Amino acid sequence: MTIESVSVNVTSPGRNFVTLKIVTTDGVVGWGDATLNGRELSVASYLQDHVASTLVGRDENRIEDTWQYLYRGPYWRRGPVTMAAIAAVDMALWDIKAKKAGMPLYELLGGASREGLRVYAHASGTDYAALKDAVTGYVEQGYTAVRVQTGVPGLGQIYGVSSNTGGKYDYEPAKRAADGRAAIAPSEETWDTPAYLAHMPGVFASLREDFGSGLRILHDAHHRMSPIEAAQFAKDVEPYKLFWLEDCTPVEDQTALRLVRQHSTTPLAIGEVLNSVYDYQTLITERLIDYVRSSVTHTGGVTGLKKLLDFAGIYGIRSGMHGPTDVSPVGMAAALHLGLAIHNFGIQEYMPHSETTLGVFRTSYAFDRGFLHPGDAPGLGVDLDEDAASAFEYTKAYLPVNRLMDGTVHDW
Ligand code: EZ4
Ligand code: CO
Repeated sequence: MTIESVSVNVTSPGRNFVTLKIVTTDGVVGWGDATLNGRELSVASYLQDHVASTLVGRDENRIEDTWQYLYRGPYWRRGPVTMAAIAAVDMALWDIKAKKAGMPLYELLGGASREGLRVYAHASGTDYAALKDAVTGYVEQGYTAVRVQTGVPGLGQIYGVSSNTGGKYDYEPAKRAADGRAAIAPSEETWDTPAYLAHMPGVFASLREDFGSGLRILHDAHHRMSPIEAAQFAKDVEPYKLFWLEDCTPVEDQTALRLVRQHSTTPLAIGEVLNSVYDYQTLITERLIDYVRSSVTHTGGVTGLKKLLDFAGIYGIRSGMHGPTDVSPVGMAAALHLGLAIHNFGIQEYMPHSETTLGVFRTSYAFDRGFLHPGDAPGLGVDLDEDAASAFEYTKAYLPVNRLMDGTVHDW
């Protein structure tokens, strides 16, 4: 059998998603996630205009060969757009292979290495009372790990902090216009690292007082610190035993983490914006990180991320796959199958999709008391309802831009 058709679906059930559909000559359908938050149409075009026709007539069983064909073939390689496009093709081909085998994908990847995947939730609040409420809510649902983000006195809205205090963390990071229509440009936020450095250790101290030592506490610094600031921060928060500190410095500067490592034992996670094993070469071989944050969707699919995680495993580094709502349910399912199968699984990020999104993507993964399982449906276990999807037109949305108090554009 061969690949008969390849098409790209762009839909916006609450937020934008790009999904690849591959159909074989014997009628098997495979789905792949190609969503790149805020830059969605570039990946849709890469797939539709440059990749789709080259796949028709190919043997759908040759997953590694197709991966190499798309990675090496076009000469231009790596980068988020290319690697998200390759990921979508790769996921769809694995979905097809597993459906044909009549097995959930994790069985083809070696079978389950654990009963379920420990996940962490996103808790946030503009002040400590709101943050505590949010964490309490997750603990009551059985979560054993929570990422905490909070407002900083003197600063306004901060990316990653929900403004509906005490409520569920359910923001759409890439913002549409206030009336729900297409945005024209990103919103802008203000940042001040000294204020953050002064405030955060006390937040972790309060969390430990209120929730004890058992709760796994994670924090995302979103690339905002310089190397020496990150070293100070990681050292200051050491007593609170974070599960990890994420993206403490701008991620493309791999050797920045040497300085952080020299000064603290706070575990480090990095890489949601990285897309290939080569982006991690120094980070892994010098053991500068503890967790790999890459998602299946942005790292060349199951094939691409498995190469990276196998390499990381040799150095005792574990997975911490990116799982925000801008990874579609298809991408989330791929992460769960891979995470269940590999030995060096660490933890899985889990931001549940909205009801609107789940009305379009039918999933078979299940959450139970702090753990996720991909389910046992053949393939990835997710279907896109194309009729339902067609009701939600693409709506341009942007991630925000960050500036320092004096107006300088800053990392975020
Ligand atoms: O900012 O996925 O750890 N998770 C994160 C996410 C990212 C968004 C960007 O599209 O940092 O919320
Ligand atoms: Co992050």
